[in-house]
Amino acid sequence: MSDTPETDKPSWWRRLSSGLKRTSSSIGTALTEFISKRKLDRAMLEEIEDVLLRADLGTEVASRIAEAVGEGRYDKMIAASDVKEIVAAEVEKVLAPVAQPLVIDAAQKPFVILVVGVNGSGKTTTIGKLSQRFAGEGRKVMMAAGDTFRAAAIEQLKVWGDRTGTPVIAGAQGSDSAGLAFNALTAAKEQGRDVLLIDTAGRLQNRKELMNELEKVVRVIKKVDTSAPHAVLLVLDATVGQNALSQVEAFTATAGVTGLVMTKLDGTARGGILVAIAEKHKIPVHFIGVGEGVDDLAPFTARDFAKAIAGTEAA
Ligand SMILES: Nc1nc2c(ncn2[C@@H]2O[C@H](COP(=O)(O)OP(=O)(O)OP(=O)(O)O)[C@@H](O)[C@H]2O)c(=O)[nH]1
Ligand SMILES: [Mg+2]
Repeated sequence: MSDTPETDKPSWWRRLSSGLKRTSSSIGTALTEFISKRKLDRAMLEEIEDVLLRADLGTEVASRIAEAVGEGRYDKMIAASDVKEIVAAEVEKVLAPVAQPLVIDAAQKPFVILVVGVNGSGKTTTIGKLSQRFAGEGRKVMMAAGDTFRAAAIEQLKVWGDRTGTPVIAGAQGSDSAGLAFNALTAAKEQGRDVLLIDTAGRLQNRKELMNELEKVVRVIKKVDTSAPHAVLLVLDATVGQNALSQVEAFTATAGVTGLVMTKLDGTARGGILVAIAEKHKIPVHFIGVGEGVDDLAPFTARDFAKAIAGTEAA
């Protein structure tokens, strides 16, 4: 247990752990159900593994946890709380190497961040939150409305621009988004901006023509600065589950994803998939989204996320 009184916990932690409550209580309930009735045997370990698979943790991590539970405990009565502690510890081990802050290299002026993902995952909102964070660190930020499909998307980014005091480069609706990215980067360079955040339209990872368009955005950015984009953030919606794995694979192949942000961890999230992604792809996870407000973005920390999944500490 932590020494910190519950009320002193940051609000993002309370939202994260209640968002992941569905996962943690499904693990907890299942464990209590069969663990309380009999001694540990092979069949029970398989049941534990099944519970973890249903929580999207992935086959490797689930079997590793089951193995760790089995060690020295065969033919003994075990407590659900012990198993939960093992789940938390093993999940933390998988997540610790990928929990990495997004480092802005000040030598890159501007440091170009391209934000990609499927429809509605939280890209534009995350850009707004990031711009607030960077501006708060004293950086000169610019945003580019690279989602040129919908007029509403351009307006949405402008609202975030007003809210965070950040200039927004936008073109006409229906204009070429690679061209917009080119113009925005040129303008950001001329104005000596520290960070350029480029929004993109949501696209399903299996839509070839839309993925080609994204590839073109990256190619055109490189015409202005061969080292850019310096970060490509894939925004994942935590409510989605298994599909996130194929999003990671497709967007990495197309746009060279360098880091992940998982949003909507405040709702009824299924964050277990992040463990499977970390195990398989080892892509850094920078931030989590825990609400719709400008400050509802928290750095990703392995221990907190692991505890929230395992339910070892109350919200
Ligand atoms: N609860 C919650 N809602 C979020 C979070 N992040 C984004 N949202 C909401 O999710 C919805 C979609 O967010 P957007 O930022 O518009 O998503 P997008 O990826 O830009 O969407 P498209 O541009 O249509 O692909 C909005 O209603 C946001 O307020 C979060 O961390 N928590
Ligand atoms: Mg958007």
